[in-house]
Amino acid sequence: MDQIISPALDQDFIASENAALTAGVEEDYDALGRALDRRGIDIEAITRAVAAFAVAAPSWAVGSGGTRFARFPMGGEPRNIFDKLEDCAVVNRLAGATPTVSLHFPWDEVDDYKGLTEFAGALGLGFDVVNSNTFQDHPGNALHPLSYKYGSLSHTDPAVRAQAVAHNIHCAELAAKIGAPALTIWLGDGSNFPGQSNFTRAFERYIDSVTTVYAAVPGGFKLFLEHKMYEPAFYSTVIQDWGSSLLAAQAVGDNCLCLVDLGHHAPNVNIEMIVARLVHAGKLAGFHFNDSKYGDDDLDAGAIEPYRLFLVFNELVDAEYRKAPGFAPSYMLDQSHNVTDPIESLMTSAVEVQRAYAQALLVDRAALEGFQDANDPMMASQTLKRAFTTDVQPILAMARLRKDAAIDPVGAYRASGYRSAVTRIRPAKAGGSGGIV
Ligand code: AOS
Ligand code: ZN
Ligand code: ZN
Repeated sequence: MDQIISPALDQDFIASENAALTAGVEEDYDALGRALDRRGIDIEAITRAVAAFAVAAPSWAVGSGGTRFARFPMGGEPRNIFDKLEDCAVVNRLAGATPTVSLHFPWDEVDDYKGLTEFAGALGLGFDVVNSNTFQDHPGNALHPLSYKYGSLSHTDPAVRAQAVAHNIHCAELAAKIGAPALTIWLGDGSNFPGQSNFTRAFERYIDSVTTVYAAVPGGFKLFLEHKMYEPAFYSTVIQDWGSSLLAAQAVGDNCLCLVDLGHHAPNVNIEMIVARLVHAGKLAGFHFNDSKYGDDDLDAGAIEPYRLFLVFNELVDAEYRKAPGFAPSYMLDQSHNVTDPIESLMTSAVEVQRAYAQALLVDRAALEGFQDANDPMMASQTLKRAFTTDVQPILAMARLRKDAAIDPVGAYRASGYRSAVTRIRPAKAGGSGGIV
């Protein structure tokens, strides 16, 4: 497959876009450096950490998302995994924060995984955690003849459970072929009516199925369990919360961990505390970053509650600082872009996640600990706020400039004309129907 030639992927184009902005970035960076120096913070250490920070892009998020009511496709939507990788390459080249892609099977299945890995490598991309899919049927796919309408890994019928188990093992095999370190299992299993499902028996069947998958994957390969409060099941969900996820992960084994999707909690739940608990248990797999107002809205990370994102990172940096045993979370975006160009949303979201990380690195941890021990809530809270309200934009921009990415990713993307270029080569997909990506 031929790779697209676009200014969005061209180093000289990015450099020319950066040229007019560089002096301003340097000036702001120097000023912030002096201000941080007065606080005893070395700006260079923060910039290095930000530059090294990476979050995986989800292959499923480069096409337009939708709701169960409708999906409004845009021009140039990716037709297959190769197109998706090209879009992901643009996201990474311009924003410089998403060097890996998280694949979803069977959506992203191909015949030649060596070829796929080489194609990604030529675009400067690698692969991160893969995802299985037993939350929908796959008509025509010989590996999925049975329906998942009433569940998958926790289904009452052993034949459906066996099919779902086999699919997850297959996904782990595909992960090995592309060098991905783990498999995330999110399933829609649950019930819509009280009495429809026996909570205990469904949970036991789920644990039994995941244990079978775990026994079949190579040592060192990790299974991530992703909990979600509701949807598609609206009365009960088998792995509905971090408690169920933790119980299951503990029952399955050491390399089975709990993934936190920021949109998968009840309203007002203290997600950052869940993060702290999972760190304590040595069971934090990582994240699906997104933002939400009402439920699993899959809005852009940092778009609604940037302070909550910062508080999550505050726990993560605290764990780093305390050298919490086995602490090595995987970071992924998981969003549905229904009204924006997904490339713009993914770049912006990656930057917002980096921003929260940079702000969390600015927290004066020794002072915070002192205020906590002295029971001084006002000063403890002010310590966090001081870090959160510091404008770290010059650090983010400088990190991008030094990585040859774009100082202004969305500006450079628009100037590149990438969307119109792919709209000309990729025929429009029909799509007035609903559907959640
Ligand atoms: C669903 O709500 C979850 O967030 C999953 O991570 C899912 O696999 C992903 O959204 C792709 O559909
Ligand atoms: Zn998710
Ligand atoms: Zn979700």
